[in-house]
Amino acid sequence: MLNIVIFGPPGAGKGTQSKLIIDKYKLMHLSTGDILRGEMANETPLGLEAKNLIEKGELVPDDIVIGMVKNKIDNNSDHKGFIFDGFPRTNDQARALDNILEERGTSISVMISLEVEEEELIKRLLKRAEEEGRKDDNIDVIRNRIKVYNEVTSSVADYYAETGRHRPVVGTGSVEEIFDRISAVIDELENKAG
Ligand code: B4P
Repeated sequence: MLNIVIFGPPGAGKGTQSKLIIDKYKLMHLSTGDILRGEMANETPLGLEAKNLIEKGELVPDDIVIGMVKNKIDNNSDHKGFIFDGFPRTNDQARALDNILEERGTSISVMISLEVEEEELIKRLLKRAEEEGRKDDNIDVIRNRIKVYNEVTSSVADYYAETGRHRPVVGTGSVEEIFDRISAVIDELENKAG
């Protein structure tokens, strides 16, 4: 199986690039942000709990997110592999993901980390606010999301680096240019695997 984590700060382009990756490499998309927004739209108990946190720019508790991911993996076990978008966001989530995959006889092949400066992140998310009206895309919440990323999430990259699975990619330029850089990483991996 080819299992990829796409990583980066809020607005780095994880969702944007994931769409292109799943089309080209026929992977299953697993975005915890999308699942949580689906729960919020359906006003489920989980969605209502998540809404309060997401609209403040805080993370949803690990046990909730890990449970969602486990379900999604088990309901799609016939796929060639997964692209994990926005997950893991804590070191506990990263360890849990390794355990879940190991129990199923597979593992994360690589973490692709999109590197984008803070000023550009804010510009993109404010533009998305105009286009899509997401409640967590206002300036105060964006600043908190970036703070949470710097304080909690960014160290997840070290977790993957320790096991030689971290690949940084420049996340600025056109969507196509960035996708070319990502494709080069994945193609190299597939060639090595033969
Ligand atoms: P996510 O849905 O993961 O949202 P994100 O980080 O804002 O988005 P992403 O990086 O995917 O940006 P995108 O491609 O859309 O999370 C939302 C919230 O859910 C979190 O804050 C948290 O509360 C909660 N959550 C999710 N997962 C969790 C977890 N594992 N644990 C706990 N809580 C969790 O790009 C952004 C914008 O930039 C778009 O408008 C796009 O068009 C634009 N863009 C993309 N590439 C561009 C480029 N090259 N140039 C210019 N603009 C570009």
